[in-house]
Amino acid sequence: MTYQIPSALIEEANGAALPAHEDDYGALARRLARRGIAIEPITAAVSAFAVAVPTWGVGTGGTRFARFPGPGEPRGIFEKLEDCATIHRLTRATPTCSPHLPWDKVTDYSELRERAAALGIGFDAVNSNTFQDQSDQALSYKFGSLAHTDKAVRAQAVAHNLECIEIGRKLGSKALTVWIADGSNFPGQSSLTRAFDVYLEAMAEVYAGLPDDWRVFIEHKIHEPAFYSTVISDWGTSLMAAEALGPKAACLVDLGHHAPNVNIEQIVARLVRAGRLAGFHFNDSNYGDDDLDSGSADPFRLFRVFYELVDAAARKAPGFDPAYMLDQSHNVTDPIESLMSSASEVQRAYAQALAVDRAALTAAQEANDVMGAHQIYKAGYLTDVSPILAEARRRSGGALDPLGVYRASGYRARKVEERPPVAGSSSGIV
Ligand code: RM4
Ligand code: MN
Ligand code: MN
Repeated sequence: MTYQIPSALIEEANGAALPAHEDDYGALARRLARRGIAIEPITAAVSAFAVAVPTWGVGTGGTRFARFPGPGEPRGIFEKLEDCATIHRLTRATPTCSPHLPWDKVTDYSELRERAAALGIGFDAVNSNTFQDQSDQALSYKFGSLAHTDKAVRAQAVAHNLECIEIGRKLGSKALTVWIADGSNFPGQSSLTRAFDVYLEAMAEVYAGLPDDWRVFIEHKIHEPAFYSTVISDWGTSLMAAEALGPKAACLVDLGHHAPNVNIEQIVARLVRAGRLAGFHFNDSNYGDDDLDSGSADPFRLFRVFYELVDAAARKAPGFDPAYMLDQSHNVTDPIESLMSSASEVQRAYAQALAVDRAALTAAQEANDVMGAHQIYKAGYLTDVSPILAEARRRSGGALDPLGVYRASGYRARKVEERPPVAGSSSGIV
């Protein structure tokens, strides 16, 4: 049996921290009440909020220059699941993981599903990978996959996506996320029109393979690894593709995949309006697809996105059912610490958005009270909702202070003993 953080350790730490926590929670409740906002519905909503952990995120990531492996890294999907379970055990915010194939391929998927269930983890959207070549692969993706000029390469990429659906079915997943690296590096290198046409043709075959209760998430990205054009470059292209494919297709927003300074929350509002918001890959960025920890660089942006989500849910926007996933690369931190903190930052943005007085905001907007509206909106962001997050965790058996308990447990040191490095093991993205 491998090491898991004992419940007793969580309970003991919670016990010691409880008096101060109750004091803080009570003070916040009174403070919110003065603004006409009840704390309990926010705490209940945060408790019910979940975000999936990317299986590739529990390994140390890297840049195109280097990867510096961390100690005690998971050496395969079974160990990745253990780390995902640890994150959920302490935060109670991450009951599912989002697998990446073929990285997480195994021979027996019922064993994988059972092992995950025993650890209290389920499977969210399955991610396909046609942006790398695998050793057993017949044709190369160097010049593209689903949008390759050669039909045989496109067929190979379609077959991989169909296999991902099959594997996802065995794991209990209900969605396939497709991000393609296809694009071009030189003006004139490829036909901007034909590339999109053949992509749609290939994706129609993937779409035809979706079970009735499945969805396909189309993930756009403006650049990288292609640096002149990407085939699925932005939300407009993504929406065109989703509408061409059918009702089971929707648009996934990765927060790092936009042009600099783009108003992401407005994209979210538009996709909600179109009934095509698939969900999110949360992360943060300063420059591009930096894959930094959620809420670490621009927590206000995360709040702004969540305000649109809270608004859409309150309006009961038709077809609004986004999937929430983290998608980050942890190059210089312990990935478990980063993922715990990111799950909490996403919940923070949600709680802050819930702390906006929507009725007052609408009234100020309608009256063109510019500064009034801005202050009402900003008041949500400026609320320190930490006690709500802690209380939501405590009520579901998690830790008031996940990072503190994680560090005190010595989990990583135990994993260093249990997981001696194996040659050729690779986790994360270089
Ligand atoms: C891409 C994109 C995808 C992720 C890969 C690893 O930039 O964000 O979602 O699967 O990276
Ligand atoms: Mn992504
Ligand atoms: Mn990305």
